Amino acid sequence: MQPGAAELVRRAAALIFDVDGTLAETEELHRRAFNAAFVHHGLDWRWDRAVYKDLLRVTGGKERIRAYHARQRIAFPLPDGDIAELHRIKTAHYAELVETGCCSLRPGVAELLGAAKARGQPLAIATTTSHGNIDALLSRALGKRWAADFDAIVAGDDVRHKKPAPDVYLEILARLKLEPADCVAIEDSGNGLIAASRANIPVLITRSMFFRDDDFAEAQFVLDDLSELEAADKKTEKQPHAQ
Ligand code: XBP
Ligand code: MG
Repeated sequence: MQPGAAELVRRAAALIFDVDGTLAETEELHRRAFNAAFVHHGLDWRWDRAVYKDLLRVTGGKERIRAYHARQRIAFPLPDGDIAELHRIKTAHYAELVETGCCSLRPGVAELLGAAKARGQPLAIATTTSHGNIDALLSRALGKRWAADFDAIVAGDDVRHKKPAPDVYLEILARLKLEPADCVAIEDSGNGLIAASRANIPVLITRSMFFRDDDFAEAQFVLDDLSELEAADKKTEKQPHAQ
């Protein structure tokens, strides 16, 4: 593990978490929920993992459906109202999938949230997905009162432009009244990295299933998962004079 990541995280004025791919490996559930919505709507669209990986370049579920529709050679009309309805069905399927309990938090996430809370470090969420989806995931993983532990939560539809635009991060900074350089964003995707970097926030990447090949050259640190932070802390405790 690269030296310094644990210290950067420990000293941050706030930790700002992305959700999908960072707190949990949710994108596979999103993919299945999109496909279930297409079946429900009588569409013969099916997104396999390769297609979905490519479509993930487009952030936001409604935007992703619109982008896929635009790629069809023979395109039937798909007004915004139909996209909204498709996305509503997708969101309901996603909540059902999350409710089965098959999507636990990624390694080290619960430990980091607990450690941050214990040292009084502010926590925030900056995500493209919706408040309903965050609540479905985190109620299940952290209990119904999970939101009380977060000082600011900004979702994709709360701002004008989704990631890779910096809007969700700028809104978090405004709500927390903190300087970007003092915070740390924890992300998993190239688009998330660009969004936080455009807001001048240092970024720690944890590699996830769909985005592990993205370009993370701009990130301060790239880890496989957050359990590496805890391991580094334990090592420092054992070697108190280690730099
Ligand atoms: C996550 C996304 C989201 C989800 C689907 O990006 O792009 O669009 O795939 O969410 P990030 P909705 O992790 O960078 O925030 O269908 O609810 O839009
Ligand atoms: Mg993500």
